Amino acid sequence: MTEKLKKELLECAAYVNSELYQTVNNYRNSEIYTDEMSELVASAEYSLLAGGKRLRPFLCMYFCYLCGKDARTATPLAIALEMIHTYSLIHDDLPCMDNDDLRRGRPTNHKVYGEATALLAGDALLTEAFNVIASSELCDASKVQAIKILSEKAGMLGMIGGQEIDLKSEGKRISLETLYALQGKKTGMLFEAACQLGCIAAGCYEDKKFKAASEFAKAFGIAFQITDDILDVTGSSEELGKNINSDEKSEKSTTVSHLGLEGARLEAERYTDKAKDILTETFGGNSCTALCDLCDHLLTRRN
Ligand code: GRG
Repeated sequence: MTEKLKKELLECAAYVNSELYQTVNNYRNSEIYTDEMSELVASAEYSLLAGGKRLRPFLCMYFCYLCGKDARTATPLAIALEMIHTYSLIHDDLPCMDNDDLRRGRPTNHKVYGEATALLAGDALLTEAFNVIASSELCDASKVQAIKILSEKAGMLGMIGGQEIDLKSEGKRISLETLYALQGKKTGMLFEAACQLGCIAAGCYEDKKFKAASEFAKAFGIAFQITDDILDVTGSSEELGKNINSDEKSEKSTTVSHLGLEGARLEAERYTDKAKDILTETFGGNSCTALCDLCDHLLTRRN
């Protein structure tokens, strides 16, 4: 990883962590907070502040910058994205879903707080994410656009729909085409929302930059998910902070089971190149160097 990218990722993660910390503390400091809610808030805080690469906030803030505004303008949208991402991880780990006991290097939320509180913490994070946007200082048009896009990408025909297809596909051999459609929804759509919301924070709706952000996110999401499939086979649970070989255990088709390790690596490289081409064609110059470096770095990531 280049020094510039390392610095930018660290700065972004530190900033996002402090904003998330403040968001959680605002609940505790509210006049209508009561002691009975303390475990619920602690459970949400446990998963929100458990580390995580903060990729979705980074993408959101980066696209805001690429569209000509200070990256911090996108803060409420970046925070909302991470809240939704975290809720999806909490729910995905529940016994009725993947039944995992390790996430972000720690016991999963329900292992610490119990299933009911973990479920509610996820529900609260999802709901409150939209409150963070609605209560922000962005203009009304940006808020409405952001809420519309985020609810669509995370909702019935987006991330949730992808999860449902995933569950229905367990134990079956699905085509590569179906697999890409599934992963595009389950993983890709939140990345798409992240990039689009960054543009929206900067006041860019449906213009050339917005469209490039969307196309970039699709290619980025595929490359990211292929690498995730590869790491499930080649990584270690220490490095990844979660259990490995989960796809094989739940008999899931993956890009690795379809293409083999080398084929999957080549496919991830192909989509990474596509993502970088889209960026440089539209934004050119030095402005997207760190984001191109991130694409390359994610190909060889170990977590
Ligand atoms: C709402 C139950 C429910 C599920 C939605 C997104 C999702 C579907 C489930 C989450 C689990 C999962 C394996 C998603 C695939 C995308 C992925 C690899 C997520 C991990 O994202 P990273 O690597 O995680 O950005 P960190 O911990 O760094 O934030």
